Amino acid sequence: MEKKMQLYEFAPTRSIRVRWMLQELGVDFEAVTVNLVAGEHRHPDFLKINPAGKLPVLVDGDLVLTESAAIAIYLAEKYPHQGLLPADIQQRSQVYRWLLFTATELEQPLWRIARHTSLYPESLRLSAEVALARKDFVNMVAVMEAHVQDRQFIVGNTVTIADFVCAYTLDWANEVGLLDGCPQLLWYMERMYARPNAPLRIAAAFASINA
Ligand SMILES: N[C@@H](CCC(=O)N[C@@H](CS)C(=O)NCC(=O)O)C(=O)O
Repeated sequence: MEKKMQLYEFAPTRSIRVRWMLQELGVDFEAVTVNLVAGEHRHPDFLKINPAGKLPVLVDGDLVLTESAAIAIYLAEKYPHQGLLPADIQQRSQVYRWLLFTATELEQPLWRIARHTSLYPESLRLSAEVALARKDFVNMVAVMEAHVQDRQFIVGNTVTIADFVCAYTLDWANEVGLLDGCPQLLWYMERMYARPNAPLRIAAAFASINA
């Protein structure tokens, strides 16, 4: 019998993106919790799996894959019949565009905010950096707000991996009060998380680890 895939995850992190993919695809996987709060990601055993000490990691047989967007692409290609990555090259290129837009233009400012508000030692945090990152995010998310006007999904007429990666990132933005000026994206995100196989939202995932 083929070994189940393993997802190394911690509930309220970018591992949500991969869990969402696996749940939508109906893949039976083994969840391995790596407790970031307890510092388990810095344990030598975990560093052998991901030398960057970060989550998520997907293990599928011989393949050990990091980077949530790369894992999403891998899973969509492994299960092509589910149509999460369009067959048409132009449509597929639009999926790549929005994945990269999300990872670079949206996620990076959110990550800078997280680092300068809670992750860096207090003495290294810069409030000016937080203000700049918020501005950068607001400028770029306006592009996506205009894009989703009259659209159900980010690309084409069916759900793709861009939707799972974007919706999680928008939930993150919402957590830090950055989606208030984006009614279309708020509505889009609510619709995405109303899907039957959607994962926990970030706030609920935090609550689950503190329970
Ligand atoms: N670009 C990576 C980022 C991974 C990442 O930074 N994960 C965070 C959790 S959301 C983490 O493991 N942080 C631990 C650390 O930075 O020490 C991805 O998308 O997978």
